[in-house]
Amino acid sequence: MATATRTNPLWPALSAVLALFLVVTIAATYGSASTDGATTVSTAVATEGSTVDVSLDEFAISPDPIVVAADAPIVLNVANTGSLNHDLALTDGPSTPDLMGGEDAVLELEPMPEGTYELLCTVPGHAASGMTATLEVSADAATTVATDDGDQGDHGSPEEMTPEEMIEHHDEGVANFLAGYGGEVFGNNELEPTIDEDGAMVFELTADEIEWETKPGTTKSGMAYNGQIPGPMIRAEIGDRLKIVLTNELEVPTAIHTHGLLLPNPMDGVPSVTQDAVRPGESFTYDITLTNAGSHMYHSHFDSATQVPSGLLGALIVEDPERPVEEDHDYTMILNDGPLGFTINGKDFPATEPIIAAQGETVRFRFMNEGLQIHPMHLHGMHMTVIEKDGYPLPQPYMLDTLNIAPGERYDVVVEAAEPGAWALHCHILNHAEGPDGMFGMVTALVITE
Ligand SMILES: [Cu+2]
Repeated sequence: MATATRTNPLWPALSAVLALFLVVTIAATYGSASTDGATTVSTAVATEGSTVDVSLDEFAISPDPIVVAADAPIVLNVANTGSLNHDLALTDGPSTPDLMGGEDAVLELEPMPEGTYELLCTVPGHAASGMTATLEVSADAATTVATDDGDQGDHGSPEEMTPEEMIEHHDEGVANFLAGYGGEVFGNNELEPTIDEDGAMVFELTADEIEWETKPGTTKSGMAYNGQIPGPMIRAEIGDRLKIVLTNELEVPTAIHTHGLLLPNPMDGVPSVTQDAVRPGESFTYDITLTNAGSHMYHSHFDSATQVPSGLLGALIVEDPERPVEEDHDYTMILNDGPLGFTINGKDFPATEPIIAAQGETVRFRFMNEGLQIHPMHLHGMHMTVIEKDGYPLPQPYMLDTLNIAPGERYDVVVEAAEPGAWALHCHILNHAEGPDGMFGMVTALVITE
């Protein structure tokens, strides 16, 4: 297990500047969609059958099991309390419409005989990520209304808090962020190669299931290379020969695709196409001589809709000696969404890392999206200059403050640290970034010191 301890020597000196951040707010939209498009519950049915409130979230259906009475009508009041689109279907049976985050619908099922049935979300990949639940149809179940506790996911609900409580929760999250709440273990640590007899740089990557702390107190089941999410960063130069040795300690097959590299076909890492899947306990060596520079990635290419969001991903930076990095700071930011939540470098705000630069310095950001959704990253207070896309230098760099990053894309941007302060940097799909009880997920800050 390769893990790393990082502490930030600048924290004490930053506190005054960071206090500014306490006044930074992002307009909250969470909760406003809850009534639009809602289907009114038919109360007439409840007296005879079972009515259960069911919530859909990333990536769970709750409650599980759902217990209802046999031979009586079943009414499921389904609320999508998550951020992605979900539905709820009886396997081989009826389904709700596709629901956006905040929407709800009623799923009515005909009376069913005693037995155990399966409910699932039919959005591709979601059932595999955990969105299944057991429907227990029981002769003993009371034909009364059963409800869960009304918990709207992790993010509270405005009705449950006073205005002062909402502000307290917001303040607490930001204070935790500023205090360096991220804990001890981060991913993205540069991996030291060993050098083979033939001069190749050998990078060892072991894939395994892990429990990963996305923020203190929140640990989720994931998959990782060398025990960290994102996996360790591989950094090399054009002309280097790499041997990436994948050892599979997972309980499922896997493979590694080096996303963005120009390479020989047998090294492309696509099971059934260019190689056999790497079975549990097996190894495979990818032997690649680097010919194109850029901010690339490596990730699983087997059951990838499950394995990549679960954490089998990492940065592969190829430098071009003729185009050296000239910026003062070089920061790789990998976006992901899925079973680990909405994460920046495997962490959920307030456990995300701030990026720190002194006034007048330049910062190169290498944005990479390994998730299933687009993430428009917005930097407050200054512009970003896009200089490379997918490792290719732009003939005409351009300026913006919001950069839409689709899955698989990489953008290199340069920021000039102009005005001191803590400047929010967050995904502008707002329910990836903030709820009623404060910011979460894809939020960090560029902290500019004087
Ligand atoms: Cu987003």
